[in-house]
Amino acid sequence: MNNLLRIAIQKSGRLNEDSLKLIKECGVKFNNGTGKLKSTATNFPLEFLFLRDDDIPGYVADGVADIGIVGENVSVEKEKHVLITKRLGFSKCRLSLAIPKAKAYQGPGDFQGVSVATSYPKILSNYFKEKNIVADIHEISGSVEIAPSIGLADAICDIVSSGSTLLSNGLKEVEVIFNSEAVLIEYPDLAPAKQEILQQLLFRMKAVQAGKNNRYILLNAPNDNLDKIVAVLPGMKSPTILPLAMSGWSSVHSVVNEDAFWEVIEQLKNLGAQGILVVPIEKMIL
Ligand code: PRT
Ligand code: ZN
Repeated sequence: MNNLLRIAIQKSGRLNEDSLKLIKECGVKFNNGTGKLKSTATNFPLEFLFLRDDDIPGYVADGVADIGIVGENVSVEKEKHVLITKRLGFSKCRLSLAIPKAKAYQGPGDFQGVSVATSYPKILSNYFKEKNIVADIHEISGSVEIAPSIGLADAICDIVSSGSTLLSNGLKEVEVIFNSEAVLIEYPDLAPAKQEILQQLLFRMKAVQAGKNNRYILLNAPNDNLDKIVAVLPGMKSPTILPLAMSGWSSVHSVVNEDAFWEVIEQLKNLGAQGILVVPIEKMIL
């Protein structure tokens, strides 16, 4: 009916800030005054719905929202029919099994016949099924980590980030059963006009992500080693090389992936590169 793409975002909580930051970095302007349940972007055909994260997969599966940003853990647990369009790289965490610190642990087989409290009964029962373990899963909606100390269950399965919550409740993490991060999910039957808007948004998100994962690098290279220096700096196509006023030297400009960054710097130094400058990239169109 209208040509607005509707995105469901967590109203408040761990995902809210990074989700909105990503949309802003895509150049989309909007007003998200506190308490608002709905908002419309002023310079892009995007409408926001602010919801509890648990409701987001359902809204997207029903097509009430066209897309949404949610933890992959929630998306998988809800078992709603949605597509995972893009992994977003923030809100990284893991779903893990944990037991009281003092208990010995040999392996997943130890969970045979054991009671486990969790807010993720579906992911956990799939894990146990895969391992041919029959355990007693207690679904509880919050404060899972206190279950063993109050005698509700022998073990827990919960989201872990730094591990300090487990530690302060006298528990130890023994198995990681699922690795999660924020994902963009999509209604599987999006109308072509909405799909077109989504592709524009994805194009921008990719440019933002590529920018974050790369650095612009400038350095002075002795011409004698130029070939070797160029070989360690692949760049987007190939590096730019400009002569310096001082003979025998060139200025080399390129783009380096963050993962390889320190290794590349080390090699460049060893090849005689000097005056290395590293600059963040705001957006990168490949
Ligand atoms: O109100 P609403 O229902 O929308 O939010 P919520 O309270 O259900 O979710 P919220 O905002 O807490 O988390 C949203 C999503 O963030 C989760 O679904 C995960 O995908 C992701 N995420 C990332 C986390 C954590 N890190 C995290 N540390 N979600 C929860 N935690 C909790 C965890 O449950 C445990 O209690 O933090 C504790 C563990 O943290 P550490 O650092 O002590 O290990
Ligand atoms: Zn929730």
